[in-house]
Amino acid sequence: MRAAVTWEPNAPFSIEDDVVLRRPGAGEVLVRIHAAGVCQTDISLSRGHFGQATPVILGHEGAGEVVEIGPEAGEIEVGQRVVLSWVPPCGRCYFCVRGQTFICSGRKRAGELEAGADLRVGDRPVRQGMGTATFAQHAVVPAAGVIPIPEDLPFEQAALLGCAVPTGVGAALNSARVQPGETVLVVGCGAVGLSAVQGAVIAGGSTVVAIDPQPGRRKRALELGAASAHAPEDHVAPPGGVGFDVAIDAVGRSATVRGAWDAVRRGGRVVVVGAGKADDLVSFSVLELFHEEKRLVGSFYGSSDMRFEVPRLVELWRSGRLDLTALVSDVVPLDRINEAVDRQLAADAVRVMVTP
Ligand code: CXF
Ligand code: ZN
Ligand code: ZN
Repeated sequence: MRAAVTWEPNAPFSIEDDVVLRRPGAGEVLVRIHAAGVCQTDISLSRGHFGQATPVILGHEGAGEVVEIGPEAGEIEVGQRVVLSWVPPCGRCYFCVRGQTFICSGRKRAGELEAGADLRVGDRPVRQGMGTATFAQHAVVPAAGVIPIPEDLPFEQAALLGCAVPTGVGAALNSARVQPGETVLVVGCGAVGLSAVQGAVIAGGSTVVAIDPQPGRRKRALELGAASAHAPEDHVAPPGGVGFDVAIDAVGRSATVRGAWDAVRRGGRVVVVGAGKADDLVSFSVLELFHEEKRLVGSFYGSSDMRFEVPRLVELWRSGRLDLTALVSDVVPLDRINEAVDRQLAADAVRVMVTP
């Protein structure tokens, strides 16, 4: 098959046409990938951030159709359209049995899982990035890592349900648990931030305010229901004179997390969904942690149980309350993935999809 291989950190993606992967084993399925999103995390991983080892096939936001099923793979059928999850729940670990499947610890850790599909270019083994490797024509993944989607949802939009949309909508609905009438600040309007804006609107947030340096993204936030959108340097009046009930940081830098903290009222919630750096420290005084009574909430995969979240998001899309087309800036063939990355990094882009 064809795939985009990252041979070493910081190297451009290399299109290889002689990539092989094994047949699906017990509890696994083979998926033909129809669309994959270029998530910021893929760009970070390709640069060696988060300790990503190479060679590796990246891509974790993907949708396609099941074309082969291994033994004991459950109910799924050949021909079923699916979106991939990059945290397939084991169903048995400490976290899964408590309903926190998004932080499942039961499967092998990333480095081990990456060996899972036995990807090779010639005789050279290549890792399966994030256990998915969707920058490829096919993927072998656990059956627990594919969620059915309907036939009328285009693959280029469905793929977004694999990362950006559950991450952003889930930050509002699951992590922040935004209540009707609450005021919500969303910092950063990429695909995750614009999904958080939509999640806050879906939850009934009364005043959703978006912040982004890029005018085009601010315009999209307004189209998606934000009451106002501002550049980072703008002064934003605190709602009710006291601050926001909720702030969602979809950037992942100490400065934006601290800004979100300062923007919420006493007793408010700050949700950190942006994937930041391990050495980027944010500081709070012990006094303010106690005195402000704010809740600092981490949000991994939007605290989403994907088996429940994907069908819910599909229904929100069907009823017109979740706009997926607004999140797609471009669709590019996989063999032009380096152009897709450049486009994704352009200031006005939201999400660029590749079609393998
Ligand atoms: C990522 C964030 C960094 C750790 C792995 C998951 N989220 C999605 O892109
Ligand atoms: Zn992602
Ligand atoms: Zn588990």
